[in-house]
Amino acid sequence: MGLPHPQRLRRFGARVAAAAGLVLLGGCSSADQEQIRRLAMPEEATDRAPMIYDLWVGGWIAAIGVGVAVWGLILYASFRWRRRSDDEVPIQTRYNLPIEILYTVAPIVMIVVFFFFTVRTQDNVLEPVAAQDAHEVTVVGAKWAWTFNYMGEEAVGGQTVHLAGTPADLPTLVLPVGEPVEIQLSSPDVIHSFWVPSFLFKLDVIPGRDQAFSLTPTQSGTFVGRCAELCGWQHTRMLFNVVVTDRATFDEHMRELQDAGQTGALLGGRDAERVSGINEPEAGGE
Ligand SMILES: [Cu+2]
Repeated sequence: MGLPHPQRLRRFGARVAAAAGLVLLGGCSSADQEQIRRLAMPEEATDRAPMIYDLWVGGWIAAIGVGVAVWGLILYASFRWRRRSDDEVPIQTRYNLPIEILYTVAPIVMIVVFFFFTVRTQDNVLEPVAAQDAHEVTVVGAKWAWTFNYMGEEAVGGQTVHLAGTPADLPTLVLPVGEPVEIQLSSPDVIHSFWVPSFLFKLDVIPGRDQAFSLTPTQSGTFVGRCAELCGWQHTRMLFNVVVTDRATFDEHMRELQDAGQTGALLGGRDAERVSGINEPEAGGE
């Protein structure tokens, strides 16, 4: 009778927490579980992505190590010197040189380690491939769409062909699987950012500055791409798709672009300031 026993309350709490955990995990789709297993990273689709994934996992391990040490010290201090019935205040320590040195040096060591691995990974990820061995694609990010220029493609007799998207008609970047490609980034207006989540990589597209990176797609399939830099009012519509496919399909796509008369490189902002589907003249009214 009377109030519930604290032990019974605790047991009840533990059961509620376990049940809630089961319900939460049970509600996860297999895609969610895959993401949890991969620490929120998408599946890797290029030869460079595993390097970034390893850095990510290493960062988590280091962070968990530091977290466990800090939580351990907090818990130890909380229990070891918790308030006792005698109400005596424990010894107060100030200006303890070894401790001061420890908490100055420890964070510096952590930052140096993070910095070392970050720079090493970045250098490996941005390692260029020899130009003659790679397909060359110049990607133009302009308000508010992407243009893909395939520079001097073999399949169309060394001609350059292009595909320009609009916000209403998302462009698709087609790449052959297993073949290196160099992607050059260019912008005629503001800063955008070329981001394909499955490449675990993004790079800013800066007007007047040559930025490039190389990679070899290792997975066939369709991947989403986005602009990852808040570039203006239609930023959210700067989407594109990446299709990684076999060489024959890629060559076929090059010929289709050529047949459609989309030859030469389009490096300007063709649709700058104009947004498909918004404030456009009615169809046929032009
Ligand atoms: Cu943008």
